[in-house]
Amino acid sequence: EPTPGIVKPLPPELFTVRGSNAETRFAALRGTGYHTPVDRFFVRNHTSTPLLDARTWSLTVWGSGLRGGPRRFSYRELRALPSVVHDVALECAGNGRNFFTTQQHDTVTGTPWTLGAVGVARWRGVRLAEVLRRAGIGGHAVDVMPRGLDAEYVAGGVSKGRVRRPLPVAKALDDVILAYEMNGAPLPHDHGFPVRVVVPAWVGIASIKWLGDIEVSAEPLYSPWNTEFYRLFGSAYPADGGTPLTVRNVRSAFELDHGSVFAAHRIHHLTGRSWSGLAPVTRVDVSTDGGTHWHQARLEDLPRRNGWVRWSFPWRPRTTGPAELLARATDAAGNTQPDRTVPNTQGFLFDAVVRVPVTVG
Ligand code: MTE
Ligand code: MO
Repeated sequence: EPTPGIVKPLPPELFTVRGSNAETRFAALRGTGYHTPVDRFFVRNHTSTPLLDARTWSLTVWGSGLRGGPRRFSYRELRALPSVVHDVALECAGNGRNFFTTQQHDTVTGTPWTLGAVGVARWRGVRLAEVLRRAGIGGHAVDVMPRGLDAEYVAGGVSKGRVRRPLPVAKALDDVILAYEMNGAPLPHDHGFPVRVVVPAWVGIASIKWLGDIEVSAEPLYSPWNTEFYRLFGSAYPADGGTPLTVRNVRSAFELDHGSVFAAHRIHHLTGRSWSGLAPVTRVDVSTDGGTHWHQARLEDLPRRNGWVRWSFPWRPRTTGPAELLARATDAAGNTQPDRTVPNTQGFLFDAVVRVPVTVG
């Protein structure tokens, strides 16, 4: 089946593909290291991956928040600036959306991701703060808006323009990077070649791929991605959707397929990963009986900001038949996964404990 819009191979044992979005199959992460290999890192495209040429590419920084005129940077110039390397998780705000429907029977719109729209990579790049300073950002700047070079996004027959979303200047000057390497190699086309934004702890839409220009403004900036989308709409929320989504919440996934079969009376090493944009995950509890009894999983990584922890739990099922596996993570700030997420119409930030059906046979 042809997959419009994504360049890299998407074998069915590594990805579940829907249109120009490909989600990582968690079972394909079992036995891999801390970083998601690029060959199984999820792709979320509003349109399709453009093939850009680093030799002709440049970044333009412009707008009323600069002390002077626009400033252009070539790829070579950016790569010559002092670089930083950070392990950072990227996760789509809609990750887990499918469970609003299948587990809570809520009505939501958008790509029905299970939990595979998340990955952790080692990013190398230049701090956005460094680039903004060199471009002459003034003390009067309030918002910074990176914009992609992919095609304009059309929704309901109306163009929303190129993918772009403002960042408050405080976040832009804090820990945001303009990345040109992913896991030690140049960025792949699908992940934003030649340069993308990486915004630690925030929802994936903030991390604009195929960066072309950055507006620096003395006035607040708006785009459909912080007014119409990526807010929480619905009966439990303010009519305007409240404030645009920023930090991600706490989630967990087992590294197995729903519906897997386990032999009775054998020890199975269940594995999984948990992550939070709010604080490092410090504890994961697992239930193998549908949530009646809980046991602490063993954490395989030290708690870290902006990444995830791998965990494991030995399970020796005693009775055959259907069973339900659950994992609940808690972070260092005390945030934990609820039994139910208050629904929003666009299906963002699903953080409830997912019930994973399996069979003991
Ligand atoms: N940037 C551009 N230019 N165009 C896009 O469609 N998708 C965003 C973000 N940056 C997008 C983009 C969304 S919604 C997410 S979740 C992440 O990129 C996905 O990053 P990935 O495809 O590298 O995993
Ligand atoms: Mo996203």
